[in-house]
Amino acid sequence: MANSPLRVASIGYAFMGKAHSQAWRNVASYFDVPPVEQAVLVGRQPDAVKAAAQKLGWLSTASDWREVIARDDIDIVDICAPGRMHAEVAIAALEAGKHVIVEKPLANSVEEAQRMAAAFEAAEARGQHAIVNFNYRRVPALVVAQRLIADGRIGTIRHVRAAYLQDWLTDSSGPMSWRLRKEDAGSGALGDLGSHVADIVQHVTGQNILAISGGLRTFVTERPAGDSGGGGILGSGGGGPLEPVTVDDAAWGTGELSGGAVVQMEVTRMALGRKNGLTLEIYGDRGAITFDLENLNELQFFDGRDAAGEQGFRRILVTEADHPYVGAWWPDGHIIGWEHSFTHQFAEFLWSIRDSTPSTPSFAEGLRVQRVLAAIEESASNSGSYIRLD
Ligand code: SOE
Repeated sequence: MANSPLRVASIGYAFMGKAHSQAWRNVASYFDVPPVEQAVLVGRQPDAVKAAAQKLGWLSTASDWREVIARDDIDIVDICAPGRMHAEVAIAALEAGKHVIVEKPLANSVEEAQRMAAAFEAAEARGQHAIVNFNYRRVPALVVAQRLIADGRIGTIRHVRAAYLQDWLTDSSGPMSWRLRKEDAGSGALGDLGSHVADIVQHVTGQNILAISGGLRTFVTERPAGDSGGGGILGSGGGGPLEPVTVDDAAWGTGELSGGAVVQMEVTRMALGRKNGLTLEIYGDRGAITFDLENLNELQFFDGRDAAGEQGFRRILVTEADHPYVGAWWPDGHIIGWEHSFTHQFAEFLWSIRDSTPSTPSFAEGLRVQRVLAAIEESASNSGSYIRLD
């Protein structure tokens, strides 16, 4: 039926589950998208998932994701569970005929990401859609950056510097969480933050990372056992026996882009004072662009063609009605926040389903990011050797 809503099942309701839920709640109120219904929230603990569903706007709950994806009345499966579940749930959901959203990074390994991309190829031929949620692509300032670059406004790109710095692991007595176990998360800051960086660098520049040399560092190698409940990032509790940390706290890489630029990337969850500092600097032969997520409504643009005496970075406040997405929200100048990028991503997804156009970021793009992460790991275990991605 043309007007029946697309019914969503979401798996997970911690930090990312909350972020996704708010996007599902809001997307059809602000954007002209096909109607959606928050049908089922899935989680293992019945009482906790019921309480979360009530708060976050879900109509019902379930504890077994397999039963949910087998249902005929579910159209979209949204996976906000830890990385160890991404491949299994996404492939099963695609095989069951569902559209799929997977929180980033796509998978815990290249091998898993390859299987997911192959499952999507088969599903795409049946008219299904899938994305990996690299939500920063949908921050209006980064869309403007991408368009300025595509329009040649900064010319040939020579340098790209990207950093994603957080500090929530600085305290070495902080508890363990699933994000610190390789079997659960695949990697640490590398996958969690480096995946965003690799994606945004490639997406905004329109170029692929061709080769990279990098490293990994774990500053705190064991932490008190705790649990990773709640809506925050770090687990709670702690004080239990020490458990080994099996992922990196920080990662870095220096490489080259397909257009010839040099790229530098650094990510960490131990940069005290930096809460959620994603910064991007792109320098071309005609202009430059810088962005800082902590001021996400702003883009800095340097136009090398301005008169010499008037040159300087100009601050573009990306909140005008004709800037991407923001006209759907508030009048000019009324700023938006981090969570809006999820709503924009879901609007894009729903439009692509409605219009039968390719959905992005695709699993193939997620796989490409996964290869960058693997190349950094390979380089790190080979004394920083230069790894080619082809
Ligand atoms: C934790 O480091 C985290 O929540 C990431 O997992 C998200 O992808 C990022 O957007 C914010 O920080």
